[in-house]
Amino acid sequence: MLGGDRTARHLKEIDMATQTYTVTGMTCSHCVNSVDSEIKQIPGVTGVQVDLASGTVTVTSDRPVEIAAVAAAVDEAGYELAR
Ligand SMILES: [Cu+2]
Repeated sequence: MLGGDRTARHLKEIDMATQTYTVTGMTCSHCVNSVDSEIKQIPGVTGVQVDLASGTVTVTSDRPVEIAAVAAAVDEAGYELAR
């Protein structure tokens, strides 16, 4: 355990952020793909997971992402970010 603790201190801290949003208007996998590809274009975004049934979009990024950027991306795809 002591060795592991020492190793952890030497690791560069990675600032990963995960945010969950709700998108309205998605009805099929095509919608999911549109939202997915638009959000992936936001700088810093490393992963997007869209759950069609609940309209939940989980965005993983290597830095904090502005909600305005996500809203713009969702709008670009043709859907709306629920607030
Ligand atoms: Cu669709």
